[in-house]
Amino acid sequence: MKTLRFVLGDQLHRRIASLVDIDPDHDVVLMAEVRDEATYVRHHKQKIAFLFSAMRHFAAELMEEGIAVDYVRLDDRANSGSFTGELKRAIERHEPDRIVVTEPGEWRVWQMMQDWREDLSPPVEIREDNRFLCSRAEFEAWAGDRKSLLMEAFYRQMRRRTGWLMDGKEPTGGQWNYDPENRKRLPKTIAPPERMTFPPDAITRDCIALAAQEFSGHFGSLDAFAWPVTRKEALKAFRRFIRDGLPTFGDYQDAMRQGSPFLYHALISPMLNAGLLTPEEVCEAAVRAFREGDAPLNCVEGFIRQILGWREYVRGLYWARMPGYADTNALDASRDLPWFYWSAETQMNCLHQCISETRDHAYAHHIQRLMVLGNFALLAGVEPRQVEEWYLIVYADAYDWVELPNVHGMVLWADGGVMGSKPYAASGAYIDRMSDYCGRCAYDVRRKAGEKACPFNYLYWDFLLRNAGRLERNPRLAMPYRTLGRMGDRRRAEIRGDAHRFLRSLDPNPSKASGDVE
Ligand code: FAD
Ligand code: DLZ
Ligand code: SF4
Repeated sequence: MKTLRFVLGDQLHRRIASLVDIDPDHDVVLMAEVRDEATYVRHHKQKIAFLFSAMRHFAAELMEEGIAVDYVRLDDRANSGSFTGELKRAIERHEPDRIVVTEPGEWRVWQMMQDWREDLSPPVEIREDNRFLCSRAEFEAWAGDRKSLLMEAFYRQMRRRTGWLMDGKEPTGGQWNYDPENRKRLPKTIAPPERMTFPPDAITRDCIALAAQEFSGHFGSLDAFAWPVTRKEALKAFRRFIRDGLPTFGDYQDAMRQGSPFLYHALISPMLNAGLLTPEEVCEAAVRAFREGDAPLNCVEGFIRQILGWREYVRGLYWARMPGYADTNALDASRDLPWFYWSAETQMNCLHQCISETRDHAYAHHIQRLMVLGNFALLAGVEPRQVEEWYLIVYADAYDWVELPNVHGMVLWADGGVMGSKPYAASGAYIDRMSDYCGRCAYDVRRKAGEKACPFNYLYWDFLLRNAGRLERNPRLAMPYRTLGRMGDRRRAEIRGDAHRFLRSLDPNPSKASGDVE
């Protein structure tokens, strides 16, 4: 029996479900660089170069093993530009008896696969995605009819199930959560480890040139490309993180420093999400580091929580709530995305720094995404779809399954509280506490009102005032609403006036929407 096995660009693992039973004597692997995938949103150029290079390296590794790979390049003349078109052409070339694929990461592609199953001959087998620790069915069983799907409950169940950092039924160290120890400001004297860089080889250089030429109008710079593009390189970078980053990961997880985009973060999300690393192996390596005394509990628990907890949770939530999840807009946010999200041209230093780093590296760490970039979009009331599209475009690790819950649910609270019990709104004081951005800003973080005041300060109160009807009964927001209640009418009018003046000055530049940066 001849099987055509279609491997997508984020399924680059030798043990991916669609490859586990491959018969090298008869089967063919199909991989295709297609324009539709690079342009359904206008991905950051580094993301395209990273993924094409990783795909080409993976195909070469399969071929070295004696597996036949039919690899369609973006510039192949007959390339139809779509997954469906390439699958149809490959069926004509190879006349297989069946087609095997692994479930995709995105609802959009899942729908395509349903059409393949209905419309194509030979039969199409869609296998369960084995790139995650929790299957879609297991998550749905956990979610059941629960009203609240808070991450903490899911995470504890996953800790019990895996036995990671567990002593029998109890969490190692007696606590599930070490977050209070993990919110330290980064002292000036501490120098975080250097990022491990991977100078582009010939394949990567070709992909960089291709991305520069074919997608020149997309957001982002290719100059600092340094991502691992093979499993071997990804493992090397990850081992360096375990040695140099993990022992301090937890302490400064929430810290930000100007000119240091990576700090103690693992920088593994693009590789994890493309299949070059697995969540089991990275969690097991972290647990081993703890058992061998190489990293403290607060750091290892913090790291495991991100992967076994947040990553699996957002993926489960995505599949449990799609396709309707993206359609809600609980706070009725409708403003256009300010143009500075593409240009980085803003006097707000924190935003300028985070957007510039995003442009240069297709990366920003969690707190920059949540508490600077996301917080501003939340407070300014930017329309969820525009914010979601921006995040899906600009990060090398962005796929709908992970970007959407993080932005729609965690950042914008557009799901009305499915994912988080309250919006993560914060004033400039939070950014000042966790970073050194404010000292070099045109605005004054200590001022509450007027043109020189940090915009986050009045936008925070304006957000609460604007959304009082929806949020003031939320028990977790009782304190700020009490403070707001004590403010006089004059102060409230001043807040509204400052917010109005500032928000009116933002330029959405609609002629350059959706990341057309030419
Ligand atoms: P580390 O800080 O070293 O953390 C280790 C790993 O934990 C990450 O690699 C990631 O796999 C996982 N992780 C941590 N937090 C989350 C989370 N909230 N959701 C899912 N996984 C998590 N992550 C993506 O992979 N793709 C996205 O498109 C994405 N969009 C985000 C958008 C917003 C608004 C926010 C707040 C977070 C988003 N994240 C996304 C989560 C997180 O910011 C990134 O995973 C992380 O910054 C990647 O860098 P790192 O590998 O150095 O992570
Ligand atoms: C993100 C991406 C891009 C830019 N290009 C391709 C591609 O040309 N070929 C491919 O197989 N996959 C690509 N991907 C990843 C897909 O978008 C991803 O597999 C789907 O979104 C399903 O998660
Ligand atoms: Fe950002 Fe406000 Fe600080 Fe400026 S003063 S860096 S705008 S938080």
